[in-house]
Amino acid sequence: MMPSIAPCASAMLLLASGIHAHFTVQHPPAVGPFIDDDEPKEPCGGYHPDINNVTITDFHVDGDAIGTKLTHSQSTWLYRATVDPSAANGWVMVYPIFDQSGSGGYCQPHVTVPHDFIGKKGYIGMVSHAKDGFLYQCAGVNFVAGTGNMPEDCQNATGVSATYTDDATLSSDPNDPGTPSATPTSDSQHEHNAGVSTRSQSLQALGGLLTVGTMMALGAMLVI
Ligand SMILES: *[C@@H]1O[C@H](CO)[C@@H](O)[C@H](O)[C@H]1NC(C)=O
Ligand SMILES: *[C@@H]1O[C@H](CO)[C@@H](O)[C@H](O)[C@H]1NC(C)=O
Ligand SMILES: [Cu+2]
Repeated sequence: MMPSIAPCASAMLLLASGIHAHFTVQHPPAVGPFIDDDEPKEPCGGYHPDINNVTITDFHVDGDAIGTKLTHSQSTWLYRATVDPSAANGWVMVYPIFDQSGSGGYCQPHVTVPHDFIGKKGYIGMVSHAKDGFLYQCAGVNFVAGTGNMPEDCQNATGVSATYTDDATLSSDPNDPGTPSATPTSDSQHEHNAGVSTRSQSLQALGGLLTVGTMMALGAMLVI
């Protein structure tokens, strides 16, 4: 009996507090209904979007805003983009992995996207790695040339700060963040061993991501 009582009690506590949303998207507007319990589901938090049936916002490839509101006190973040109409594949990283410290709004107004996305519809994806796991949301966008204006809902909460960081489980594969493709060995089920092999894979992957790697190296010394 005991094992089933504890999760139930904590679920009731969370309901009572009324603030457990993991994270929500402020900008660009997210696709689908927000369902708290579905947020751990790839690729978009339980919603499987169809590009012809979602709200579309212009996203400027030379710099535009991603804004989120975190209810945890800490998270690392992956921002990614794809032009796959179903958001299943084709994701690329569009910002270096960073660590948010402090809960509340965080908005980065200078996210850039590859120019070959211009003129296509697709998605911006936000992946949060916080204490209760990996969480996913997507926004439907029309990738356009140029630089966007900072939207009114793009704000950083008081006390929130960010630093570039390394999170191997987020950066190893933007199509499968949070699900490390560890080399299958007899030990791969063991969390600590899987973590080690994932880290070395991600360091190899980093070698290819020259721009991102350089930004991360700089970020090791600088606050964003
Ligand atoms: C479009 O999406 C809405 C919900 O977001 C759904 O109810 C509707 O069936 C969808 N339409 C099509 C043609 O898929
Ligand atoms: C939020 O803070 C980051 C630095 O951590 C900064 O780059 C960004 O411009 C800030 N956003 C706004 C809307 O001021
Ligand atoms: Cu949460």
